[in-house]
Amino acid sequence: MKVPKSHPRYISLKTRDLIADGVEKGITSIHGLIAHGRGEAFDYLLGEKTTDAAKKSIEAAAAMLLLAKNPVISVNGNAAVLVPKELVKLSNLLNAPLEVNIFHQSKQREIKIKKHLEKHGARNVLLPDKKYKIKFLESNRKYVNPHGILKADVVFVPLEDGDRAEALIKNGKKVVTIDLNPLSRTAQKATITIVDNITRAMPLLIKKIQQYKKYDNKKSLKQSSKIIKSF
Ligand code: PTJ
Repeated sequence: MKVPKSHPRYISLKTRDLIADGVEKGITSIHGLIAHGRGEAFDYLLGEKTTDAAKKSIEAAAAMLLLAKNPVISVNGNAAVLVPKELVKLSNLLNAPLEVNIFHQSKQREIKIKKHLEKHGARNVLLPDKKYKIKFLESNRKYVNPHGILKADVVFVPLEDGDRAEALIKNGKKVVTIDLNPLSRTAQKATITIVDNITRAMPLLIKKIQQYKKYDNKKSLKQSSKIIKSF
């Protein structure tokens, strides 16, 4: 759809296009449209801005993901089309695999999501393996990859549906999520919840991780010594 940049709802309309296009390409589930509408409603109420509370959660999430031994980034059909470049960038920065994990079961869609991420530069995209599952979960999302979610200590699960966050926690993992609905089951159960639009939060999370990665203890010590020596 051709939307003039001057349109007051330009960003929102372009984002809708991404989701609609994702459905047409068979990457996003048709139910993803409903999930997106739900997100939009909360975003509207939040003022379509990253709040101070979300900024604090982004800082905590960046630290938790950087300190993780085996972080994994779980990707569904909505996240894949909304922020593919950012997911790949996060994966590279953390040296963490991307793992396709979808609620609405479809082998074909799993492969399409993997290919879509690879088209955006991903080198390590895992698919679920029916031989491995996490406990306390009945849905399709119980199937995991032994090199990814199964052995992960921290799982990043943006834009998630209900019960998996809880199950991951019960399986001894820490969960970081992005969810516009602070009342959702995922938001309530996750270890760290970033209540923001995934399209705004991902670039900020990446920036924060890059900033933390630059921290140099020697440099900090030198700066402190310099102050002491100046007396
Ligand atoms: O690809 P699949 O089969 O795994 O399906 C993915 C969806 C998202 C369709 C599935 O997980 C689902 O139905 O999710 P829910 O239960 O609708 O929950 C999605 C949550 O994400 C809701 O709490 C929404 O408010 C929130 N949400 C939607 N869009 C965004 C969002 N949060 C952040 N950024 C968004 N753009």
